[in-house]
Amino acid sequence: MNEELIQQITKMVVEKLEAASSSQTVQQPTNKQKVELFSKQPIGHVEVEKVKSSPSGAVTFHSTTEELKRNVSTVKPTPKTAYGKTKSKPKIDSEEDKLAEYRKKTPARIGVGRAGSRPRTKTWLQFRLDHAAAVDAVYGEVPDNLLEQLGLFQVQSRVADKEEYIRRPDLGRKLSDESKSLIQERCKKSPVVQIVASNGLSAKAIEENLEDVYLSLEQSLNNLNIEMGTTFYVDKGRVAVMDDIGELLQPDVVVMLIGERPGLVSAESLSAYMCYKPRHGTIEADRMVISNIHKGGIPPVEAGAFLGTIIQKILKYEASGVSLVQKEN
Ligand code: B12
Repeated sequence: MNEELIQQITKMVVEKLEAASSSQTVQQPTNKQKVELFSKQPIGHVEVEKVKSSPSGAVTFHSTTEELKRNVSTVKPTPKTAYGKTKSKPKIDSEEDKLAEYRKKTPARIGVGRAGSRPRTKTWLQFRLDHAAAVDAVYGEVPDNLLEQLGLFQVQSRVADKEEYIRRPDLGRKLSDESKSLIQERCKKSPVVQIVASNGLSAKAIEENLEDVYLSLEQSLNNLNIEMGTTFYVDKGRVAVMDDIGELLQPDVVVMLIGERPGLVSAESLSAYMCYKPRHGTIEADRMVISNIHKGGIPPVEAGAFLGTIIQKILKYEASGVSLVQKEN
């Protein structure tokens, strides 16, 4: 995305969030200003289908296109139970409305219909495609030119390859010795905020979202006068590698932009994990996360700006995660 545009959007979001927090005692966005965590539209390949009653009285689903091909007006079976008894007619209209409502609320594969006892071909192929995208996201690589473009240098966790990364999460939580030296050599010590990126479980998430999230977060921190350290990239890292980084650089806050485990709805979703003074022995409850950052979830540019305001809050309360919630209350 155009850098100037990112700056403008970030500025607008930060101003909006600041205006909201200055009119409140607690620095939290109001419901109105809160970033929408759920898309109002169905995400992915959800197809709205017509509902009609089956001869057994059970509800079955057919696609609108298929419906046109059938001469439904001549076939009007009396709804029956599984034992053949006549059943009262289900309220089709309200069932249909309800199903349409449910579909709008979730990208999950609900009401996708069936062909006999099996999934329909289209549903099955879509599933195979989404599954393949998930596998590709885990095993894929982040393009080197993206890191160069953002001026990020690269370090490694203690993991040797992707197979080991999957089997040994503990090794992904530690930096290799060479990486530790490189970080010490190249990074600013004791910054207020240390940003780190990692492919984690989805290289695609980094490829699709890192640039927008990072540039807008950088802009947001600048607007809030919060100092940033030297951002770098950890290949095959896990969230808790931030503890090693915290020990080495002693930042106040670490923000880790990392690829999420891909699901069958999105394979390119990014998370931002944050922690106040992460060090060896930090407990999971002191970390926090903004997940679901991608074009069908929280838009990356908005997420970057939003993260800036959360970091501001972490610094104000000198706490993150459950400790932050406790201090705020
Ligand atoms: C896998 C997973 C888990 C696993 C993590 C096990 C593991 N070692 O990997 C388990 C089942 C333990 C888990 C537990 C929880 N999870 Co969880 N989890 C996920 C999932 C599906 C993928 C996370 C991922 O890919 N991380 C990236 C990889 C590279 O990280 P990692 O280093 O391998 O693993 C670390 C993170 O996964 C992290 N983590 C996992 N969940 C959570 C939740 C929070 C709040 C935090 C701070 C950290 C965290 O803990 C792992 C160990 O350090 C996400 C969904 C998503 N779309 O992201 C939900 C998700 C992150 N989890 C969520 C929640 C709510 C929780 C729990 C609070 C549930 C509960 N009530 O107990 C706990 C908290 C655990 C914690 N660490 O504090 C929510 C967070 C919502 C939010 N925005 O705050 C998500 C987004 C699911 C959702 N849509 O609701 N989780």
